[in-house]
Amino acid sequence: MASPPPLTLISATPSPFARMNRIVLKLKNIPFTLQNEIPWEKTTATPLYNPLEKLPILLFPDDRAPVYDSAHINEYLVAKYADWGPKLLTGDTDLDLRIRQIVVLSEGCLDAIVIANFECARAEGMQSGLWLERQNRKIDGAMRAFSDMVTKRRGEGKAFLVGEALSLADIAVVCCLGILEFAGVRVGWREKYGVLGEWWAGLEDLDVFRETRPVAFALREQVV
Ligand SMILES: N[C@@H](CCC(=O)N[C@@H](CS)C(=O)NCC(=O)O)C(=O)O
Repeated sequence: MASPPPLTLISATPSPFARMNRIVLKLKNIPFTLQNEIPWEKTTATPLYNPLEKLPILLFPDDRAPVYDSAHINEYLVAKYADWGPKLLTGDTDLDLRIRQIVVLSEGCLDAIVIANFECARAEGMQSGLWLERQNRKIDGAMRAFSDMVTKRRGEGKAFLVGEALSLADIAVVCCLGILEFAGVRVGWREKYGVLGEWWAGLEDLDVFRETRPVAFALREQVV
């Protein structure tokens, strides 16, 4: 494929969702421009492209409609640029089902992290302990599941979660744990889940992960 005009990714500097897309774009060496936004602020461009007002959003250099949702964007990139760089899916239907399941789990964990974060941002007396507990159960459940799967794979001598190469599953789990670490959501998790912590640190140290690590932004508007 001849080098096409660059795509645009609407992203936020700390966003673990957008980070998953940035990693795929970089691994596959797909030309793209990064447009950083703060999706929680009134001036953000996200509602122009996504009625759900969320990023990441992929914009095309022509009149094709914007594509949103990190997993949906990655599915497109992996299929469209299948011969560019690493495959990131195996091509085996059952293994790929497993990869996509791990992506779904990571995204669910990320959603719970976002919800819990904003619940904690409510004024005292306005917070729901029950709601927060529910979100925390999801985060802790996902972390236990990540830990179990990595421990099993490491026990089998495998470096990656599914198959023999880095896949969308590894990228999703590394980004999910990366934001936990960055935001200090579960201080001490790397000691508590030693095998998971070591596996994460090994991947997080690779260039493409290092270059896309979360960076804080200053949110000036009230969200909840
Ligand atoms: N399921 C979506 C979640 C994306 C998401 O929650 N993005 C956050 C930023 S990290 C956002 O834009 N939130 C703004 C809002 O919910 O209004 C995906 O995977 O792309």
